[in-house]
Amino acid sequence: MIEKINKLLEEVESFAPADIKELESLRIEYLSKKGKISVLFNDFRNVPPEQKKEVGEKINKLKQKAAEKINILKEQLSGSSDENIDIDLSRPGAKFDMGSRHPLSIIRNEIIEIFNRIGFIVTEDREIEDDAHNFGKLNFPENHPARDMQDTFFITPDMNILLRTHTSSVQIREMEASKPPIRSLSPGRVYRNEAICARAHCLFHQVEGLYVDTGVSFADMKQTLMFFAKEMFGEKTEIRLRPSFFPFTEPSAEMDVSCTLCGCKGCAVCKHTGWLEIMGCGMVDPNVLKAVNIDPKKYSGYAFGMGIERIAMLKYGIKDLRMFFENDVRFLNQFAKI
Ligand code: 2U9
Repeated sequence: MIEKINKLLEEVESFAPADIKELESLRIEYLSKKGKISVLFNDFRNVPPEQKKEVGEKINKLKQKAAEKINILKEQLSGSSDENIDIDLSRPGAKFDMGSRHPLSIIRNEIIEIFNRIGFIVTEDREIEDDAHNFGKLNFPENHPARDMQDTFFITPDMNILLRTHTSSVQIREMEASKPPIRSLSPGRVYRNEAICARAHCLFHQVEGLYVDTGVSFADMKQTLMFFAKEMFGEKTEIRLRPSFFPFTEPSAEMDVSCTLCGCKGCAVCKHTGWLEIMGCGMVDPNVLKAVNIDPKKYSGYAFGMGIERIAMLKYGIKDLRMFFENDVRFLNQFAKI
């Protein structure tokens, strides 16, 4: 893979098109959806986990190099010589409307960046799933209420194909495809058949994390999540874990952070408790490891999951979940970098 990337890098560096038409052919050959570089991203899935970081960085650099080279050549070949044009160099430039990142993208990127720093690598996969990957292998009993019509959008009448209700399905696929150690982070859209209101939506976004290796303990999880909370909400943030239940983790917990608004004194946002619930977590249930052929006697793991909307609402003081999906520019412009 590395050799392939280096070879493509050499090819990119030796681009010497005679005209714009030839340059456009090069762009399509290397950077279009089915281009040589894009295809590398497909192959990336087969790279062993320990090489993923290095290979991922190299592919991104290659893509950036190719785009830069093409832009430079485009400027050179467009032949616009402004030698004879009368330009008023003192004239102020036209205002350039940069637009803004969606708040959910800002928060998602921030979460990814924090976990990247401690070795978690982003894994993404399909939104249309089968029952086995969304429920079965995650230790949901056959008659679990989350499989019901009220919660899940089923696609086929036999209820086998559905819109994923969480991104844990991505982690199941990751564990099926590679061997421990696994440190994966899965951001993505999930769907639940809920009535839309200020606090719930049929579509929302999650980030789930999974760490599987020999000797992974609950204490490892606690330390990692404390690191995350402090990076995300500030150095003074404290965490607490309360026992909970999820089919896929045992033991399970819900994690609260000290209220960032009132510093634990009690306010309307934390409902006068001083704490804000931000995620669920726990040790991966041995049945889940067995379902993906990982020996639970040899390996253990922890997992966690959070709603990106919830984190964004807490960080920005947004009170209505529907704001995220309306794309009202008066809302979105507030997140523009001036
Ligand atoms: C595998 C095994 C276990 C991920 C986890 C939670 C707890 C959790 C919710 C937070 C708010 C979903 O968006 S939400 O409604 N998630 O509480 N998620 S543990 O556990 C996994 C993941 C993958 C293979």
